[in-house]
Amino acid sequence: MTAAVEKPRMPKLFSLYGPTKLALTDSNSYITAGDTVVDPDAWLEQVKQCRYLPEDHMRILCRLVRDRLATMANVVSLQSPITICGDIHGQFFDLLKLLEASGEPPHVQLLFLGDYVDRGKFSLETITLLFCLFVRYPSHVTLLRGNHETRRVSHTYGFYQEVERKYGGLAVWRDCCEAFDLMPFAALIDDRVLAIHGGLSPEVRTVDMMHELRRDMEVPNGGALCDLLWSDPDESIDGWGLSTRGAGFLFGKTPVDNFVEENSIDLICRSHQLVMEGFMECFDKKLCTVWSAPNYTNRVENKACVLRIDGSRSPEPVFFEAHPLKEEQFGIHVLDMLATVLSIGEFCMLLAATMQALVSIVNPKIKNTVATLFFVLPVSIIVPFFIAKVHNDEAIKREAIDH
Ligand SMILES: [Mn+2]
Repeated sequence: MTAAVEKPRMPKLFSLYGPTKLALTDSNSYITAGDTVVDPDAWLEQVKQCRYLPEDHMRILCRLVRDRLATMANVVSLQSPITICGDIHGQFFDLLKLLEASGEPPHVQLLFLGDYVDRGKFSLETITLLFCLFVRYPSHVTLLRGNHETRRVSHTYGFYQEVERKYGGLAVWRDCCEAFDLMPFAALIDDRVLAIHGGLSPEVRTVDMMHELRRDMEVPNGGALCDLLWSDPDESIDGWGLSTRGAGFLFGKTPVDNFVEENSIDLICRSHQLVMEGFMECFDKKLCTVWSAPNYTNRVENKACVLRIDGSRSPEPVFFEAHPLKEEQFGIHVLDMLATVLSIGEFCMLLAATMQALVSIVNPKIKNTVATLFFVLPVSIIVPFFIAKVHNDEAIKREAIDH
């Protein structure tokens, strides 16, 4: 490893957000942003109850996050002990369980590998909590970029719509995306463990080359930055293969062996792929996948973990359960469906009664036949339509899981 890698470098081009003059230390509880004095501890208290911040405060938080991200190198140099966390995907209550399992800053140091938003119901609350921790405990929280921390992907998989619904506008989504643009994409722990969201790129042989990349942009559809966030390991191939994701590559044993050897590291730790056991090692333990979204999208009954790295000890996965609130949410889902079916029935009964009354004026003999017709016909059309729609939604969700 060259000396240049050990010394974090400043990113090349951040014209909009220069290094902040705000003093951010772990002992700071108040931060002055322009004329406003904000209190990250008060934010944390609110956000931990799954309540997002008022828009003006959220925008200040995004600004603080951006200011700090802009000072960080592409590959952040970190020291153990540290706990690595994988995909979270808007599963806010499971993030609370994760923090229970890992311990919270400033008592522990946490490194998140990206994919904070999309899929889950609480992307906004999730990213707000992580941003608050990042601002409040700067030397104990590092946030890397995942492939969902982009405009293109977060527009398609839920975060965009969620922000629009909760704030009635898109300013916060735009602010978050500008923060995403500045996120570092990798971390090097004790110079021995490379942590990254997706995996390797055929264009990047060394950590040094990662430092040379330009990162302050929307992730392109191809090229090194895209590959690092999108690629997956595949033990069934030796070299490089095409990915069905439509971005990034599949990489086999040789690229992993070469990268590990050339950069004198022991392990590549990544997330990005659902693994049912929550943790998976491959390529002679030179690469591992850490997955931190238990019971993913509320239907895959998978396990989840975080990975504890402590000096020369072998990495230790710490498993944790999904938040029990999931079951209650499922209950709400069933009630929602029941309410919809009942209201369809109610509507049809009302329609039938109206028609019965009208027909009885003209011809009382056929009033019951007409009433039955006007109840049975709409029910037989609307209910199957509704069931088909629910079915279709499920299929879309299942497809999303494969993405
Ligand atoms: Mn991903």
